[in-house]
Amino acid sequence: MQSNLLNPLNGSSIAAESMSIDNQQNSGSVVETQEMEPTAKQSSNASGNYSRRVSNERPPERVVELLRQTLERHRGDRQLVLLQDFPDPDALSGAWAYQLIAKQYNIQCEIVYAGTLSHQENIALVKLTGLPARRWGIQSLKEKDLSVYQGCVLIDNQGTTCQLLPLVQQAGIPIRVVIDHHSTQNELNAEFTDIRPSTRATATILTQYLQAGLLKLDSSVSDHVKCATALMHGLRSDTNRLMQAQEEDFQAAGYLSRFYDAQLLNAVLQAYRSKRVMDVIERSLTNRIVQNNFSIAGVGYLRYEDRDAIPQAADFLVTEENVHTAVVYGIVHDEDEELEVVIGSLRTSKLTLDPDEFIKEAFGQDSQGRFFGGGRLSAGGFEIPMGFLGGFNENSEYAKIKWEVFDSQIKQKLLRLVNPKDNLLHGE
Ligand SMILES: [Mn+2]
Repeated sequence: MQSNLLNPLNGSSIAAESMSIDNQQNSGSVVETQEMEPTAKQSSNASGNYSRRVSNERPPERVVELLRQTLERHRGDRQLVLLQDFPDPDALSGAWAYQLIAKQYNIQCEIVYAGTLSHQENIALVKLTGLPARRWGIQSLKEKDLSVYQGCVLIDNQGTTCQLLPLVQQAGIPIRVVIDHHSTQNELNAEFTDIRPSTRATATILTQYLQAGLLKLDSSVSDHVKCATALMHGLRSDTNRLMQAQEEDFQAAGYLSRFYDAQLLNAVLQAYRSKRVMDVIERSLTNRIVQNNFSIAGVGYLRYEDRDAIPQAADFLVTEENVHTAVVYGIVHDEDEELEVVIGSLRTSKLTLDPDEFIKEAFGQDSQGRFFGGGRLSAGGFEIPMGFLGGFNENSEYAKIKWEVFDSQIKQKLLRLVNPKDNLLHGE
């Protein structure tokens, strides 16, 4: 039943639930995020998969050894590294580090994503570092010969935000490796799994592999310097510029500081916002409603390439005094594919609010039992297909009505959690 899933506004039931997880070996130290990760229940299983849950601790040698063995078993293979459709710096840099590690084992990796690089910082990162990630549209994938790949790898995602995975699986390509820090999603049956929901950044996990010796970084190798710079950017951006970093992130950053190029990182960070992103932020400011320290804003229609304006607007709204959580959403339309989808982002500074639980509770599941979104510490996102109502329409009156329908429905679902007391009819 949903009701015992959570009360996202106080988190107490979450804490109570996770206390029963057999994971108290680290009870002497403060691992504050554990209580926010009720889904992190996996541990070793018979097939040798391994998921870690305890942060503030280097990966045990056993995990590194299991990854090393997995790579060794697939010497000479070609692998696809699948990123979420809209990869962020953490995903991009983590994938690059994996690619460089795998190269040691003569495994050739191609890093691919289905959507776009829409944040100016991501574009700058890829351009300035020469990061080897490529867009594979769904259409172009269908024309590709996938039989040349012996395996695929998921970095910073578990397939739920990756349109490529189902197609790659249909082609019979097995999942070799999953490395992620989001709450555990579906059972993926990968050969090697390292999912650490209480770790802030996938870049931190990959950096720990480097430190453990899976690849010896060398400052005279340009790709190593650039990858270290990308990892530094990845872990900074997933820890809110280190403000939410834990000891392990600082240790990873400390290690990377020996190799990274500070000037290059500065250049990446100086990317400017486009005018259209500024316009979306402006709309979010105008449209926001603030209730119970939540700021909620619908921004109407926006183009597919500007999708990343939504999380940026949420990043901005959460900085308002007396606001701890911001949710921004809009209808994103892709003119090429005649596609429309509601996309939303959540940002929170409230430690007891778990974005993953909040989004799942707010929007529930589709008819296939799939949630519309999820999250990690302090951030989350959702995508709601518009089904029969989807498809761009030139008639502005019609478009306006359609937006209002979705806008009110989303607000209603969010406000049900924001103001639980106003909802006595459905309360328990
Ligand atoms: Mn991440």
